[in-house]
Amino acid sequence: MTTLPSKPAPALGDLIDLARYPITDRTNPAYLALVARSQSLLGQEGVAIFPGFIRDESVAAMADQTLALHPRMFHFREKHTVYFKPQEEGVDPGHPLQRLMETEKDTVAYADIPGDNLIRQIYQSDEVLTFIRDVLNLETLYRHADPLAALNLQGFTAGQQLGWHFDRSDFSVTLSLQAAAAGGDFEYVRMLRNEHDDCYDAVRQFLDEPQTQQIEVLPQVPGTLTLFRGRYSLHRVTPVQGERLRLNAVFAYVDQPNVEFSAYARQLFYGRTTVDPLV
Ligand SMILES: O=C(O)CCC(=O)C(=O)O
Ligand SMILES: [Fe+2]
Repeated sequence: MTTLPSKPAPALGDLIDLARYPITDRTNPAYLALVARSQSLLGQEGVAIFPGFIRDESVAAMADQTLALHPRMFHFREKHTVYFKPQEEGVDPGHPLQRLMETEKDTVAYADIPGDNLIRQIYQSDEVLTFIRDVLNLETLYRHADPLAALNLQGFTAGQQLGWHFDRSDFSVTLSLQAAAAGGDFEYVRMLRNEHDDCYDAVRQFLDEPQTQQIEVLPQVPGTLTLFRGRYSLHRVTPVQGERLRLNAVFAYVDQPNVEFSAYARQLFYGRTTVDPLV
């Protein structure tokens, strides 16, 4: 048997537009200005986006690699309240703790992403990790240690969506790989609740009459990296329309080392509790 020489991994500069995002040189004034601008956007708007972070040719290759995994993706479907808290008895049907949102998407767990997939190189890059830490203005930031949850690829087929929700984490990091023909937009309403108050009346009012609030829309543009603070800003992904899948990657970071998912969370999100592949 002959062994084919494996293709060397591309340099970071072949994947990331380092001229626009000089993340390999943290003393570069352009880097410092980028971080300062992004920190203030994240503070004011709750979101910082980096269009063209990944070069076009690389993002097309990442989308192809993700599509190739689609037949093996875990089909996730759940009905949930916007808070991800269980439905509460004894409150009227219009209460946000009674109303169920629908989420349906297809997911690839980290352990199932082949070693040569380019997306791994982005997630495993210390420069990318440090850049995100700088924008979040944190002392420490770690990749998630869970072998399933650390890095996920997501596919949304026609009709699939993420229902309105508040995140359970302070921030999320996503990379758009492919946009749907229509739908699949990221929509959010800023600060609809806060640290001290779940703001049931305001959330109820919004769910009854969404047009009464300002909904911000982020259309999905492949190659865009997005940092979003979703704990207090209600958000969703609108239902995808058409045959082309909405594809993205979700990078999980935490402020503690060695964080893993519970068996319950693994079963819910990946349909299994161990890294052994689904049969
Ligand atoms: O897929 C996206 O763009 C957003 C994902 C999101 O809101 C979440 O995973 O909580
Ligand atoms: Fe979210």
